[in-house]
Amino acid sequence: MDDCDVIGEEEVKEIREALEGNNLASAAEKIQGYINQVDHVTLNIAVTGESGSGKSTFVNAFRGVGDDETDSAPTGVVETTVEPKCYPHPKYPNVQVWDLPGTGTPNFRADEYLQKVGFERYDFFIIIASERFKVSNVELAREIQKMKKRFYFVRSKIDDNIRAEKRKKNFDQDKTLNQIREDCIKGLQTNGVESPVVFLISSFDLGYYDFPLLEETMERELPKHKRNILLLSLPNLTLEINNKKKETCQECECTLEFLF
Ligand SMILES: Nc1nc2c(ncn2[C@@H]2O[C@H](COP(=O)(O)OP(=O)(O)OP(=O)(O)O)[C@@H](O)[C@H]2O)c(=O)[nH]1
Ligand SMILES: [Mg+2]
Repeated sequence: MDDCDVIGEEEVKEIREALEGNNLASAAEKIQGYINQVDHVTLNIAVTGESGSGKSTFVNAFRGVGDDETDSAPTGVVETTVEPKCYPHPKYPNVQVWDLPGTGTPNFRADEYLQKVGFERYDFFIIIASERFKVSNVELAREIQKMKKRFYFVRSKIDDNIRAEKRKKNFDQDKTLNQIREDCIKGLQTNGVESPVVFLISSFDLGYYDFPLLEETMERELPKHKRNILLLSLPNLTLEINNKKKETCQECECTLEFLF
């Protein structure tokens, strides 16, 4: 049981004491409380960024659904998302991915935008940018930091950039990726965003580029009770994530075995 951290050590101790003292009613109450707590943990992820940057496509890829399925977020070549909309994960409805309307309209104000989309509701933000550096992204990132929330900066549509650069004779994929990454980091830093980390992704193929690193970082930075639901909901892309999922399931089983 020592390595079993789905349920806190303190709670395990209380339940054990209640069982040892034959206080079954109290043990049952504590167990029920724990089950309710696990059932009610919800993780809200906000996907934001400029209009057309690929937010809705990312939401679908993250949930493992195609762009043209009935419960997928509508995507398109013209402005598509105008209200925040919640998309529960198909297998883990406690994980809710929110597709937010696009930023960067004329007279864009990050503080007003965040109020309008109800920023308190979200555990963290994923800011999606598909092009070279834009000021609205910096304003959004700074405002999210001011509101003491975390964000991950994603540069999307990397497949497009790679395809275009591949036409050159001296094409070097790593060099191109580094150039894009450095450009984003520099843009954020020179505009006052502290210690930015940028993830390069293609929503058309999450297995390539930095998506596995994004998964790992989100998981590492979440509080433990939220970390476990995130892990279960992630697309099955890397061996490492799959192994962690197995561990999480084993931890759950181990807790339940102990309790019943
Ligand atoms: N090549 C490529 N195209 C992408 C990618 N992500 C999105 N797109 C395309 O970019 C266009 C816009 O994508 P959406 O997901 O609708 O963008 P959005 O940010 O939700 O747009 P709004 O809701 O209008 O703000 C669509 O034609 C997508 O197919 C990607 O990773 N690679
Ligand atoms: Mg959209």
